Amino acid sequence: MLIKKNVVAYYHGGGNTLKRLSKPNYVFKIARVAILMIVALIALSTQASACHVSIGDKVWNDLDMDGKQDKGEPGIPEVSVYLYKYDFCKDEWIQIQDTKTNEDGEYSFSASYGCYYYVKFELIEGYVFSPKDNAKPWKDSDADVITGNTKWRQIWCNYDKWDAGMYKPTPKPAGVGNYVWNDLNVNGIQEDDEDGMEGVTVKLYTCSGQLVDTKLTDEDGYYEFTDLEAGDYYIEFVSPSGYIFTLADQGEEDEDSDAQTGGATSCFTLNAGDYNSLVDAGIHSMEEIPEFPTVALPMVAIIGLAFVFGRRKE
Ligand SMILES: [Ca+2]
Ligand SMILES: [Ca+2]
Ligand SMILES: [Ca+2]
Ligand SMILES: [Ca+2]
Repeated sequence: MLIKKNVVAYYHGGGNTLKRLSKPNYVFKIARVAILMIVALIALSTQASACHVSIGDKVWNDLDMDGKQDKGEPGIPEVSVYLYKYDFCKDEWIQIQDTKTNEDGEYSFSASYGCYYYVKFELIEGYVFSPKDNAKPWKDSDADVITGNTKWRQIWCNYDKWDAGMYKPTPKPAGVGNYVWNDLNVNGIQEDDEDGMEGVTVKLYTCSGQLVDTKLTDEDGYYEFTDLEAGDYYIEFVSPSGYIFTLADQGEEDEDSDAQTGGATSCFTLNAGDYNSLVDAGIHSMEEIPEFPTVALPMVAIIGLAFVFGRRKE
């Protein structure tokens, strides 16, 4: 028997080659192959990590609207974020990935080492972007307040400083007033000897006809509606019994009457934060209307006398 102790013999293929390997040789070769495989795997993974970098980091609710990530300001989930890469062949920016922020407001993209990128954040409804570049790069907002885009940059390593602050702006209330007066001389103009009318009902409507609120004028004839949303409105004044509305739109806007014959004004627009203090109504007692005989009789008398004197001169 040629095979000694510690020697393993076997065939390769169907030929006649008979290889003899000592046991230490066999173990060594297996170990060497294993080591080479491990080295190759390490090299491959190192190469892969060298070619790919990550881009992030966060969208947050900037409660104090200062553009800085403060304690107690939570991340905003489900915000759409888009990654743009510069394509040198096409000579343009291409949107290559999109994602949404997680429950902590965080997002992450995988990008290629050494390429040029920027990120676009999409506003959620009712929110606006915080002022950008208002703190250190890891605490600030990088989204342009109009476009939501960050500046572009060449990415050489993991970059986690592209953030976006958003907040829900506090609506600025609007308001409207102002005055109902007794237009004694019925000329449609507010004058010093004409007083305000107390207790006149004033109704505020949207221009679509929805009643918003009702007020009464105070002891000096003033009224106002405040804490209004921006929008289009009109006012309806209700003339007290025995009174009617005076001439509308006479003179300057701050001294005229805006109530038309039925008591309603034209539609006007209130922008956020506006206060319109020019919506007034003049009313007068129906007794102040000159009756036809009180006007006509003196006129007839004057014309008659003129006629008589004219004839005598002839
Ligand atoms: Ca803040
Ligand atoms: Ca930042
Ligand atoms: Ca007057
Ligand atoms: Ca007016």
